[in-house]
Amino acid sequence: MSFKTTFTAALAGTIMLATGAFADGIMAKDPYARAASPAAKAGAAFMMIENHTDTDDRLIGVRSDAAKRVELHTHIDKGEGVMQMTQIEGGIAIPAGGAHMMQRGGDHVMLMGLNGPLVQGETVEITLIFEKAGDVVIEIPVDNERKGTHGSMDHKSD
Ligand SMILES: [Cu+2]
Repeated sequence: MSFKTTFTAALAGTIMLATGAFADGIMAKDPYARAASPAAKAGAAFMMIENHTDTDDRLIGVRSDAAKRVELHTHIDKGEGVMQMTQIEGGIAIPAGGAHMMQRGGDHVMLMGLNGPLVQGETVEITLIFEKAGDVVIEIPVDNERKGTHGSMDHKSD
């Protein structure tokens, strides 16, 4: 994909997001995706999901063409500094007027079996599936250089 094509696609996605966000009242703030290295077979996406409606909603799924399997993951503290990633059962509740942080070391969108490397500055399209709001398509910029907020809870990528 050439730079120009990518840029145009990203722009179209942003416009779509803006329209969708106001219509649905669900917003993904400051999203970014990353992989541990260019050779990594897996990556993850993070963002703050905000529910600007007066209805409780639930993030029940996620899909993307960027990877063969896309799942909602969280980390479970196994004790003694051991964290294990596991798929979230039953989705993530996002109350009316509330928000949910998808962040390193916590809940995240897991991209397993990347169809191509996550290239710095490009974008990946991810569809968040909500119980009430339905599909919310977001264009997520790749930012492999972003540092985690506390410590480094990077994925074992392969
Ligand atoms: Cu994960």
